[in-house]
Amino acid sequence: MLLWLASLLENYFHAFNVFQYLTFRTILSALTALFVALLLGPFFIRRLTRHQIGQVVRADGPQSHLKKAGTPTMGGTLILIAITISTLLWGDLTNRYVWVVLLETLGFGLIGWYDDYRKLLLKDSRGLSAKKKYLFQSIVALAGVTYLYFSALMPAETELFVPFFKNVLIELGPVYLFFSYFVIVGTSNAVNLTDVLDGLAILPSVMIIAAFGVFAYVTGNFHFSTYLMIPYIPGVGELVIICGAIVGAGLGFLWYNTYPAQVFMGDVGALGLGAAIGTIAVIVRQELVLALMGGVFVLETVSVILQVVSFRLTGKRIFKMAPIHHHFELKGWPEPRVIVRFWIITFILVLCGLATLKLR
Ligand code: 57M
Repeated sequence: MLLWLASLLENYFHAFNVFQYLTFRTILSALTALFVALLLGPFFIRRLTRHQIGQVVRADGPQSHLKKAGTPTMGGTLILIAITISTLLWGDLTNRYVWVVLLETLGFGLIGWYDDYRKLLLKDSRGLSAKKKYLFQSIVALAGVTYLYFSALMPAETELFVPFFKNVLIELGPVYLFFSYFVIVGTSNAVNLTDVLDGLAILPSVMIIAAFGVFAYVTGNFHFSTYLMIPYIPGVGELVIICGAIVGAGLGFLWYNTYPAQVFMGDVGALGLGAAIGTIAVIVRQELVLALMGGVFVLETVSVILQVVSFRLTGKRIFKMAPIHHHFELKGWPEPRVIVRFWIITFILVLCGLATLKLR
């Protein structure tokens, strides 16, 4: 919105030209979302507490979690508000990629919000049934990927880019629709599964999104993408604005979600953030790099699959409890140790992901 205003004012004051620079607007976008989240945080937490929107903690989990009962939840609404305000202010609203990411994020966030609403306000302990949740997620994800597929202008937009290999591009054709759908829905649920310790989901999400901001910037720049031998997709660079907004909003939320958390994000935050990560990975054509950088999310999901398969086949559990962070908690690790170690692992994986830009 402000970009449009600046382009009008540029005719009178040349200084407004600075708003044309992606880097400048990204910094402002991150700072705006950060301050919106920081400033609205206490107000939000007070309102959630007043309306008794507090977490119900399951008794069959680690005992250390029982003291968290009643912690305000649905704080993800704050994350989504901060992202939306900042993106609308600093993004180029004629850019279709920005809208796809924003609508996927808000669409998944809305599904999570409805689930939280049923559980917390309507006191329906089961919330939205798994079937309905997947149905709604599928509709939102398929709407986005179908639009991306049919509006693609360059072959690169539907090709699978394989990191570490020179010029390996696999044309996906209609398989793109299923593959991209799987990436978005899978990432959204994987982040949701990981959001079980204070700050465990938000900081890895922030680190991954920050790295995707770099990927978006170079993918949308002809010179950088040619030099780095990655797909060039005009317009994708604008995604760096929404990446900045997510980073700012995420750090602002972490201020209150850090151990011991004053607020949880709820499904509204976890599903929305996961969808944002998945959608950005699809648009910048870095789904395989997402699997690497999001290794912690992958590990959490795989630990559940292994646990369930092992229990069904042999009657024995591999982990004390899945997802794997519960295993470490039950081994006696204090919560902050699990959280910070998972952060460090993500940091290393994000660096490996960024290294794929140069290593091939
Ligand atoms: C929801 N929700 C948290 C909070 C957060 C298939 C199975 C593996 C699914 C899984 C599951 O239900 N996962 C999704 C997990 C809950 O947090 C809320 O949920 C939102 C995110 N969706 O924002 O609103 C609890 O997590 C803790 N928390 C924090 N800090 C945070 O910043 O401490 C959350 C955010 C909160 C709080 O304690 O109450 C949850 O865990 O309920 N199920 C499981 O993870 C279960 N695992 C299991 O059954 N394992 C089995 C099989 C199926 C693999 C096994 O190992 O044999 C465990 N979860 C819990 N208790 N809580 C089992 C026991």
